[in-house]
Amino acid sequence: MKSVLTSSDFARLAEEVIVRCEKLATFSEDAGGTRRTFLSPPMRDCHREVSSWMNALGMTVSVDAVGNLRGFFAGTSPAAPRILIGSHLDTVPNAGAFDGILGVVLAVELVESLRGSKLPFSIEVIGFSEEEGVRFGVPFIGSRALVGRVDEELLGRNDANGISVRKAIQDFGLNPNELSKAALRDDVLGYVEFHIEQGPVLESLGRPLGVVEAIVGQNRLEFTFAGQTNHAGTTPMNLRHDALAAAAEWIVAVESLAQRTTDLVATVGFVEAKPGATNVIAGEARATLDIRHASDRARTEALDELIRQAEAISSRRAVTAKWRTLLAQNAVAMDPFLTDQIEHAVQKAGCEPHRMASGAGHDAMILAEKIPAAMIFLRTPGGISHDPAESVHLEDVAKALECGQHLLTQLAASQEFSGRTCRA
Ligand code: HGY
Ligand code: MN
Ligand code: MN
Repeated sequence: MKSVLTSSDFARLAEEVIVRCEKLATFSEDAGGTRRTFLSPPMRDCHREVSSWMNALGMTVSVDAVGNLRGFFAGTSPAAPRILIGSHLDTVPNAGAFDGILGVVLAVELVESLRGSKLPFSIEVIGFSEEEGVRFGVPFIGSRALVGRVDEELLGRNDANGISVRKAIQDFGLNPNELSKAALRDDVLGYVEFHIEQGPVLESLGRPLGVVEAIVGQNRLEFTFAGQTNHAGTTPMNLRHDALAAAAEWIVAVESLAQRTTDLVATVGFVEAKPGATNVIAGEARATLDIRHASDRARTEALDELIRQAEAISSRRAVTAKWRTLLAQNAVAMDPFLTDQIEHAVQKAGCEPHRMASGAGHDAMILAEKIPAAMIFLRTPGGISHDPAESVHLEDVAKALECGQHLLTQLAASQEFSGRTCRA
C-alpha cells in the first residue's frame, strides 16, 4: 500500500475527525453536557452516526451482544486475518469530546485514508460499549466480552435504578445469551488503540505523539462506613458515631499516603452520606477509592495500608467499615513488536517518539490478556481530560493519521506480523 496522501490530505481528514468527535459529543443523557453510559439511548444515536460513516466506506457493520459497534473492512482475501483498531464510545459524566471516541473516529478515518486499497489483513474497527464504569461501577464491560470475562456476577450487577447489566442489554434489543459470539476468534493479529494521553507529559515535552509501553494497574473499591444516625442539635460531640466524619478522616489519610508514596495516585471521587440532611448526623457514608501505580506490589501494599487505616479510624470512632472490590487490574505491558512498529511509524510521520506508561486505564489492557495490544497517545492540551475542556490539536490528529498509515504499511510488509499465528 503506497501512502498516496499528502499532508493536506491528512489535515483534511483530521478536521473531519474533530468535527465528528464533536458531533458524537452531542449524543448525551444530559442536556448541559456529555454523558453517554453503557447502552443508554444516546448510545443508539452514536451507533447510527458511526455506522453511517462505516457503511459509506463499504465496511460491514454489526453490534455484538454487549453493544460493541464493529465495522469490518476486508483484506485482500476473505480468509485474511484481522487487526482490531478502536477504543470506547461511552463517556464519564460532563465529559470532553475525545476520550475514547477519538480512537474510534480516527480508526474509521484511517480506513478512509486507504481509499479502498486492500491490505493482507482485514481491519475491524471497534467501538466498545463501556470502558469508564460509570453506570454499573465496573469498567471495561465491552472489552471484557471479547476476552470472555463477562460472567453471571457482572450480568447481575444493578445500576442506580435497579436495572441489571443483563436487563440493560435486553432493553437495548440485544441478547445476553449470545455473549460468546462477541469473543475474539482465532483470526486476530493484534489490537491498536489511539487515545488522548489525558495528562501533561507530551505537552511538557513538546511531542505530538506518545508510544505507550505499559498501562498502570488499578483497584477500584467502594467503602461503606456505618455509625449512628442522630440529632445534630442534641447529641454531644463525645457521644457521636458520625459515619461521614469517619469517612472524611479516612479520605484525608488516602490523600496523605499517596502524597508521600512515589508514583502512587489515589482518589476518592464519590462520597454519599445517609440520610443526607443538614440537621442529622450521618449514620452511613459511602466513598469510592481509585488507586493506581505502575508497580503491582506498590499498589497492593498501599491498598492494604488504606484498608488498615479505614479499620483503625472506624474502631477508634466506634463505627464499622466494610468495602467491596469493583476492579482489581494488574499493570499490563504493551506488545513489544507492535510498540516498536509504532515507534518507527511515529518517526516516519516526522515526530520524535516518546515512550511512556499510561496512568489511565484502557481497553488495550483487557485485550492484552489474549492478543498483542499497543497504544498511540495524542498530546492533551493543558493535560485536561474527563472535562468539557478536553481537546486535541488538529495538527496532532493529522500526525496520528499519518503515523497510522505508516503503521499499516509496515505491518502489511512485515512477514513477522501478517504471518503470525493468532493467539486469541
Ligand atoms: O479511568 C480511567 O483510567 C479511564 O479514563 N477509563
Ligand atoms: Mn476516561
Ligand atoms: Mn478512555
